[in-house]
Amino acid sequence: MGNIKNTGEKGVAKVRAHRKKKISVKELTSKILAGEKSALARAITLVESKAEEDQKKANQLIENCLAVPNNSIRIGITGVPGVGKSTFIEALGKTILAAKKKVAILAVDPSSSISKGSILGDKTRMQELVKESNVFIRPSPSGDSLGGVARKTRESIILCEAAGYNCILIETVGVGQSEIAVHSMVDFFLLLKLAGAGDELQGMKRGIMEMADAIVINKAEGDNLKRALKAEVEFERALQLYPPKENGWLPKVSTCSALDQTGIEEVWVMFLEYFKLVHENGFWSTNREKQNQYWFRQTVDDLLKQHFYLSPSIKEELAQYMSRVSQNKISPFRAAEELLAYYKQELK
Ligand SMILES: Nc1nc2c(ncn2[C@@H]2O[C@H](COP(=O)(O)OP(=O)(O)OP(=O)(O)O)[C@@H](O)[C@H]2O)c(=O)[nH]1
Ligand SMILES: [Mg+2]
Repeated sequence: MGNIKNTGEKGVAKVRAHRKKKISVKELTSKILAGEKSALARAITLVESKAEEDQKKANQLIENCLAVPNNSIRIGITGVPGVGKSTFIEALGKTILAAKKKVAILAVDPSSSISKGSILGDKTRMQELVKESNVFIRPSPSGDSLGGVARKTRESIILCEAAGYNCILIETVGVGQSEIAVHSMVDFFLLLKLAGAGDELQGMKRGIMEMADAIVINKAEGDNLKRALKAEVEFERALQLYPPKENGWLPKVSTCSALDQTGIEEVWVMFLEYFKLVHENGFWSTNREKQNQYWFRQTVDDLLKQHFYLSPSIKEELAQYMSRVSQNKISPFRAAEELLAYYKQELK
């Protein structure tokens, strides 16, 4: 015990800070590849960091990790707040662990920078999984834009896979654009629903229905069971109206109770069926290629905008044009063209 007598809290923090500074990208890469959870967490912190030096390191890390072949399954889970996503993941996680897979759970919550999101609740909803050695849980990165949050999550997926996590679950809040972002980074997109009073299809965003590879009606227990089964039939009927998906998969509808852990095993069996199909028909790899292309384009878009808007002289010009536009002294279109011409000139 003698060796810790001088180590107060500050001392520990100091030692940690010192230790944190020292690790190189190479060392961190090999620790990730060895499956060290703390190294993985640290690497994701680098990905999330805004500091330029950290970003450079993060890029290098990701490149190192990209080279690691993996045969992971990536699943997105969406649904309105309170539908039971985290509880569902807790239940599903156990089934996946039983199938001898390593599970990484990530979240995309663009509101988390403002409200700290619902993510704090996640660890309490996942009390059992948190304790498992083959589970890695990471709350949503905070960020000022969905684009930023999504990019970081995508990079985190690559790091998790390099660390040997071969099942990636991504929880996202079922509001706004975040579903589209998550849909474009997963192989399978699952929509969790609640049974209402026969009005399931009303107010349902068409786009989300189209994206879903499965709709699972949660909280199907007790008094709710009957309604859930009725909703199941309605969703099945509704899904038949959509054109067939290019992956050759017919979206499935089922019911479950995440709380009672019923209907969960069936969802896992469905995933296996899906992955068998898309590996056989080649969709899995073409989809991943397409997703890479999509993210490349997205990133080019983001970087171009960043470069433009962060330039001090552009900021100044922009402000001037803005006031002239507001006063109708110049048309918005002409102003935009002139500003772009100025930007191009500046690049030379
Ligand atoms: N009765 C019942 N309650 C459930 C079930 N699944 C989740 N709940 C409860 O529903 C509430 C919300 O569950 P969460 O798992 O936090 O829901 P969520 O979708 O992750 O919520 P956000 O992260 O806030 O979007 C909790 O009180 C859960 O205990 C279920 O199958 N049956
Ligand atoms: Mg949740």
